[in-house]
Amino acid sequence: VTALFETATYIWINVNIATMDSNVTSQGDFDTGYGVLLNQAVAIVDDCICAIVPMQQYIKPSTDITIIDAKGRWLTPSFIDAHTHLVYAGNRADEFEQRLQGASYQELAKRGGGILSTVNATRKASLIELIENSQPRLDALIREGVSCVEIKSGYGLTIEDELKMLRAAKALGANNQVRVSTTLLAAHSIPPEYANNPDGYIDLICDELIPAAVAQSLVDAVDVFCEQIAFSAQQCERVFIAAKKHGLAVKGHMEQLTNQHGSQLAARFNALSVDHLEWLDEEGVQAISDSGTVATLLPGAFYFLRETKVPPIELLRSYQVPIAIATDLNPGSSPIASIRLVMQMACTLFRLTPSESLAGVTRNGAKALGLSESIGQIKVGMQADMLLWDIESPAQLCYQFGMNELVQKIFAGKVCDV
Ligand code: DI6
Ligand code: FE
Repeated sequence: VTALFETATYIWINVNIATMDSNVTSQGDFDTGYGVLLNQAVAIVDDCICAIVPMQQYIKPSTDITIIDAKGRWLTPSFIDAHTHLVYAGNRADEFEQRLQGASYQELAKRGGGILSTVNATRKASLIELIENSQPRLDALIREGVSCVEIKSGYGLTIEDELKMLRAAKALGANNQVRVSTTLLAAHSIPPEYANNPDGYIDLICDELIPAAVAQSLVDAVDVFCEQIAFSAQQCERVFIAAKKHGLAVKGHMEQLTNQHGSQLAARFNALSVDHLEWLDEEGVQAISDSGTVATLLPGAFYFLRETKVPPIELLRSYQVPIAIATDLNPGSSPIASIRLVMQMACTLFRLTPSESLAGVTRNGAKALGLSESIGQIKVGMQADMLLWDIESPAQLCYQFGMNELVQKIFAGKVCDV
């Protein structure tokens, strides 16, 4: 261990850690879900965490290494936002006003507003405009400590416009200190050109769009919106078959507004995650538990659409389904560029504990993206993506909102003060 400290690139001393490692039992009086280690020394070498030891065992290295005295501050894994639609053009403030006069989200969608109004704006935007429009939303997430974000297409709905969205997402990843995971959500809404032929649009997705996205290395996973106002379970199944044929992972917007049994379908395809889940029933919970699929909860959309049916939290707990939390950042149902706000909402609206909420944006967020081997926990061998906080306990991260307790960010082993 001493040798590991001798060859480190950075060392933190006198630091408390919410490891979010489920094999670590919390020290002190902290909820064991945090995997708390108190008064530690942490070393990283290049982009990797290489040693974690109690201060009593730490020996100051003889070599010239940057040692940061954390003075009892806290380290957590950096945040992972595993479900966003942050690439888009325009906004839907006008629809927000209409909803406040009584129109429902579903009614607006049926009138050709809703998702399709963002489709019009996104189709008109050039690649550069799309990147420029989306950058401030990504900035807001990064400022709060997000180091990995999933970004979906789904506002293009033609081959070129869907690929344009994915290119914008990739460019945002290349231009910023953030890992971007890209998801093809062409099956988000029926495009106007296919209003009378939705199955023809599914053909286009399966036969042309998925192969093109794979050929251009633009996509990590494929998503669908399984809902009365979008696609049937049967249509979603066709998309999943095509995705699997091309070696892509699948996930789905399931049971958000009604129960379409999309979760059972997704489980059959070993989906990475099923997302929303307000209407999920016990059979669905059983199915995703068996398939090891993550339940990604999106309290921002629940809040913004003023939904009243809460996802089945007790069932998810009793079947030990890993729960992720994400912003669902999008112009229609969750215009919320704050991971901290949704962490708090997961507790206030869904009654998750703060440790479950924090796990939702770290360890389980990573699992929802198929990245649990490398990010989401503070553990030897993992990527050095960490946040240093001026807080007294990790529960503060869910408890208060609007404060900026972040003092340092470590991204892939690079350290910057904030
Ligand atoms: N469910 C949602 O909440 C978002 N997409 C989806 O499938 C909403 C997207 C939008 O309204 O623009
Ligand atoms: Fe979504």
